Amino acid sequence: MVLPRKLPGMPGWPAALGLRLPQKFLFLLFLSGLLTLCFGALFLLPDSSRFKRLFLPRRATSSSSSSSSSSSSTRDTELPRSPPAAAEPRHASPAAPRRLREKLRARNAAPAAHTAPASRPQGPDVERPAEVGTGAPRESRAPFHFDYERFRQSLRHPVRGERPDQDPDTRARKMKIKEMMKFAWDNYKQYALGKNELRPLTKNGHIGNMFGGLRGATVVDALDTLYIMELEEEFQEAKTWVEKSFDLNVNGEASLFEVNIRYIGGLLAAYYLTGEEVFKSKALELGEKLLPAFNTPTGIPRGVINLGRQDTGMSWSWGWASAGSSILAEFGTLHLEFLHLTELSGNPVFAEKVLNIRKVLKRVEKPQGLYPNFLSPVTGNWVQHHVSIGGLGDSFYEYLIKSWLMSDKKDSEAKKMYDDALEAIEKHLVKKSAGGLTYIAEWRGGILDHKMGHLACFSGGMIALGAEHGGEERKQHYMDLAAEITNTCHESYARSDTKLGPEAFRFDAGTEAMATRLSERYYILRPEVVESYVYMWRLTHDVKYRQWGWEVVKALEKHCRVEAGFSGIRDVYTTVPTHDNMQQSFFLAETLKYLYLLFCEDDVLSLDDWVFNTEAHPLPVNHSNFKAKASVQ
Ligand code: DMJ
Repeated sequence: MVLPRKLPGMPGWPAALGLRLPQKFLFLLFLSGLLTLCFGALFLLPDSSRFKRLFLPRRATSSSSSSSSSSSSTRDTELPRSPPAAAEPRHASPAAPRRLREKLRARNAAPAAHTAPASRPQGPDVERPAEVGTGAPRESRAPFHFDYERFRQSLRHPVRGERPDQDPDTRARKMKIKEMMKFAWDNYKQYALGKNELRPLTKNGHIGNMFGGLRGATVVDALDTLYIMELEEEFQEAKTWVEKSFDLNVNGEASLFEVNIRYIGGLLAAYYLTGEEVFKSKALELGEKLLPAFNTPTGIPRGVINLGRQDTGMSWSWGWASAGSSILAEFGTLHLEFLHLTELSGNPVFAEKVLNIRKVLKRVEKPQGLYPNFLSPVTGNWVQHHVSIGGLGDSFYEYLIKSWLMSDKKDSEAKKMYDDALEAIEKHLVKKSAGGLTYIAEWRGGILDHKMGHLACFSGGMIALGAEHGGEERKQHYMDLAAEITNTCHESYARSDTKLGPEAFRFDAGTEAMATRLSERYYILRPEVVESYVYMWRLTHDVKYRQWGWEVVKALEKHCRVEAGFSGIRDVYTTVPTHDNMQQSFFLAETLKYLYLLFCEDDVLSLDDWVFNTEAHPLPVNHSNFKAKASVQ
């Protein structure tokens, strides 16, 4: 159809058509509707970075992630560095990044206890940092300042406690564990300082391939434990190594998850405990190096990253993860550390990354309310329906409840996600054996695998921690469940010859809480069972948890202590086990720390003030009403 053209001096073509007033009105209405539709349709089209560059604020497609020089040379057309608006899945609204920023502002509307009023006069944490991504020259902004003194005042208790030990036996046990820590550290220092772990039989160091060229995993993992145990000299040795020898300019394939929980978590905790700037600056520098892993179509990070390549193609999925998927326990275990990176740097990008992960997880459909372990970072859909509260899933659930606690119970979204997930887990996965042991099975597309991994034994403590803050009836229900699961995990230790638990235990073919496969009989100094004892002790003060913890100490001394450190064992069902020649860094970060805390007063790293990341590194609760401190004490 040819439209009549408007001629000079002639009325417009609607008039020229001889339309009456109501018809004109209808026609104009139709025309304006058509225009609105065309314009709106642009927003519904598949994402186009060219379109977004035209219509959205520049920040949405260009680099907002990094203020470091390493990323400033990155061309934004090649490498979107904030939650990638240009690469969002099709069903994502283009308004999503804006909503995220609004959410961040709302989340931080109450001034954080840790933030100097002088540094953030308007209150919201992210108002000032948002400038980072606007392209304003960095020099023109006042430097962000985290007020450490103010943060320390916000704590309810001194970090190392103030109450004297009442009971000499308990104190003696505590001192024994301190001696074990010193022994583990001294041997690491003597034979492996600067390597990632100690090989205590061959008396040398192990580097491995988990940390992408980073070294000193044991140093960073041990810092806060040394500090809490008042091993002052040893703490100074570790700190000096971080100052002088910890090199972040490395190349190699690193696990995003492991670097985050061990290095970032360890450095953050060391900073919050001591106020030493070196720990903060290293944590922030390393945090920036992790950001490229989030450059995926959904913003769900891939599992492996090359810390030395900040340009292109620097992250990928694990070869073993089905169909290039990302792992729930990996991308779901960044939240606590990344919020603190934003808190300390004033840069909102870290918080944006993890809030985007939560957004994707909230949106995706959950089979029976469960979260499978494999998610595509490209489509944001599940790849395989394997659900586990042990390996591959575990710390995702842990970080939901701890996000709520760390926010001083303000992050109700996290609490709701946790409550819903736990309800689904209880409905579909929690079972009772013929012998009356409660366990959490694994789920493969609806079929149950009646197995519990050692890793899943953290869940007793987690459920207790979540129960502590529910309504009375639910609280009791979940405390009972937590106690039953912790008891089952204790049984897995008690039924072995060494009194240490296997890597996995089963409830089938007449077996209860024991490994049935040769490949599942080993113990690598893992902490999860002791971790649950600590939470159960602190929340119930039932002395059996201290007794159970002491059984572990005795078993470690008997079967894992060797001439030059502690070693894992290959078979917990033999009294003369062979050693695996590896002193894991998490033994110093977690196992020994949790054992020590089990025999401390409750105000040492009080649960009022701290949440422990999944590597047992304490991160502070963001007390926003710290002025009420006077009335609390
Ligand atoms: C630790 O690195 C962390 O606890 C992680 O969440 C799971 N595995 C080990 C310890 O077993």
